[in-house]
Amino acid sequence: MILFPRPLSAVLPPLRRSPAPVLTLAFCALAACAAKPPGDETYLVHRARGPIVADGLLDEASWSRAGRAGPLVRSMDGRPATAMTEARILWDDENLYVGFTSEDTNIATPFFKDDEQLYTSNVVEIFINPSGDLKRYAEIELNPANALFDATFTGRRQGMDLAWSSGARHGVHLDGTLNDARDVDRGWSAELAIPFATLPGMPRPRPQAGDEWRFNLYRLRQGPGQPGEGQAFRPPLIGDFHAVDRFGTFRFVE
Ligand SMILES: [Ca+2]
Ligand SMILES: [Ca+2]
Repeated sequence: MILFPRPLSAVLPPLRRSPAPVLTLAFCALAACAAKPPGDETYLVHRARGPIVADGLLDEASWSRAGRAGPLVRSMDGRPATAMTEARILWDDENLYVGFTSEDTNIATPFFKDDEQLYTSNVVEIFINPSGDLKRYAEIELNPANALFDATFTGRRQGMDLAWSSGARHGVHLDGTLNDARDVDRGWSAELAIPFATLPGMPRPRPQAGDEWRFNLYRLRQGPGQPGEGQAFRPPLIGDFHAVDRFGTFRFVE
């Protein structure tokens, strides 16, 4: 049987000439419809007020000063992701601190060594372009086994230096079990202290309040039992996390 759709005129009510639709449009323009797409807003990086131990537990009081970046959205279309991921960023005179909180019902990774291809499995990532030239950037990833991947580039996917070491201190905390699909996990958090001294293309030795950098945040959920999903702070809308022209912006503040 073929069902023919009714003509639109039979489905939609006739336009009313009352002021109600005009008011609705005005409200939309001022509020909901004025909301920026994910990652278009400038993220404010607040200064830490004390030491941060990069152990994966975001329990230092300073983390409560940090705004939430996210929840990350699907990288291809900017729509809500299948599992929540949020990030927070802080700074002090020496380091950029990045914390990720990831919901995950099956915490898993086959990688346990640094600089392996973590990006083929489950991982959280930050891309950092200190000068804003959209050329010299660092890619730093951490997986649930606390393995670190770090590399620098001199242009979009150009001049990759995997031998580079960020010198980042890092830790993860698992709320669940690693590589055991028999149970249901809750998630994991990751914490990184990334020294300014090692970052490529720094405009000055350390940032000052008011400086703006380009960056993006990502999460990959891949492999057995995973949805095959990329997530982003500012979604590149294509299958390439190195889309530097889609990097977001953060500003250092006190
Ligand atoms: Ca900590
Ligand atoms: Ca490396």
